[in-house]
Amino acid sequence: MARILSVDPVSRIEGHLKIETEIDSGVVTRARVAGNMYRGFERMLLGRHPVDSARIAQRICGVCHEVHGVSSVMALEEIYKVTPPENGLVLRDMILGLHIVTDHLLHFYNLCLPDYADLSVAATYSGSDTRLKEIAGWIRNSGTGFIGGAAEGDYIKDKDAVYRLTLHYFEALKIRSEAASGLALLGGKVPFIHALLPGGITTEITADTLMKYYHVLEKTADFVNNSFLPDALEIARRYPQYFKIGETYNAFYAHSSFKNAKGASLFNAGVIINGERKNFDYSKVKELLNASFYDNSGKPDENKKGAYSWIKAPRYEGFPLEVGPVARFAVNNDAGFKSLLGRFGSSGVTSSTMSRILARAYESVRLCNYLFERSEDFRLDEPTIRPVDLQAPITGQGVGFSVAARGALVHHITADKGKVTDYKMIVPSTWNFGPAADGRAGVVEKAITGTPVRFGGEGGSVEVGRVVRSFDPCTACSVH
Ligand code: NFE
Repeated sequence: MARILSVDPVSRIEGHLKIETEIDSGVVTRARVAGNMYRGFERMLLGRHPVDSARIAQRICGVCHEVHGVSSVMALEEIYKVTPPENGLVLRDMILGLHIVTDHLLHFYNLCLPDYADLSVAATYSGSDTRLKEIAGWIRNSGTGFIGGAAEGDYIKDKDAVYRLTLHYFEALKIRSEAASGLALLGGKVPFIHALLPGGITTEITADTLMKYYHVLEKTADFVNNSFLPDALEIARRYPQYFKIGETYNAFYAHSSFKNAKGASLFNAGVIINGERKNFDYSKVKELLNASFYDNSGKPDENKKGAYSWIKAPRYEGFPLEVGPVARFAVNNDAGFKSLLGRFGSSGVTSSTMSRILARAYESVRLCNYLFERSEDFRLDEPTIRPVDLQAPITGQGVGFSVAARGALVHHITADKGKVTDYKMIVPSTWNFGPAADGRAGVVEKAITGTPVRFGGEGGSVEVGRVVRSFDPCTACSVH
């Protein structure tokens, strides 16, 4: 007989997410994904000076602030009809790229790894490594159990593997904190960089600033190459069944991002539906509201009949599309990622629990390599910003097609006589975590359906948690 299992809230993610599953004969037969919060930034920005949005919009999220600033400022540049000098674009790429790598580190080590490894085993360490001794003491004394110790599940428990992974869990925190100092030097402040203006970046960049950025980039790249990618591959080798669990529609969407000075991009824009690659056309994107707590005009309506989520349901020609690193590699038919998946028997770029995890590690390697090259495009004797008359009572519309760790990001601003009159965002986690609409389940709902459930009781299924977290959920962003 079918039983209902709800996980509310899902832990180790950003924001408040509820997963409701129907389980029959040990397999999920139906899933509902619900964003359980409302933020209201699109309404909050109405009536403000357009330029304020690049700072206010960064507050949407505690994880991916920079990306909203960049997308917002790109939209503002269309309105103010200004293009930053190359230096401004280089700095933006340096900020965005390093931020995305640190976001991937946060996901893999601190949010997702405890799904696979029982890190509480590190409390048994009694060897001579001072860092591990300190960590073991900390876990023994903390009494919080926050770092693992799940009672039931097929977790990695062999000591040497857990000691190494736990060490990396803590090293990742340190790398992220150091990278944040490098980002603050370029962006003025982290979190919520404030040097972003339409036309470029206001920070004064010196040889010293660049040296400090290279230093943190080198440390981050070293960790990504020697710990992150090998650790992700180890998880993939130990859990090969997850290349067949959590599969999606394999319909994808990505924006163009990370150009070099010659105009070539690390990622090109595109859409894949039913295996066919098409050019991306923004006019084909619609946010459906059937199962979302909004009335037809988009105003919140918490009593709406049939609604179950605060997340809207974006569709492209009616299709729910997946966004994120796998989508970027699928749209770009990336040979390196295909060959990585090929080692595990996959042909082509397909989306599964494990391919999403591997994609973040592989993308981090690619981004670090790109950032070393891209930062060489910076010229110390040239400006980072073009002057713009910000006092002008500007009227116009602009769209910023940008990139975030979790996928393609759009900010769409309409201004009238110097005030925002309409603000619309279409955000990565909205694409992935949106509800069903017009008879089609949302992307994550589809991925959960079919998941075999063996471990976990009323606290939630271990396997469903793995599928959901492999998308790196951000409910704060998704409801914005
Ligand atoms: Ni709040 Fe974010 C955005 C999402 S970055 S985490 O935009 O979704 O991936």
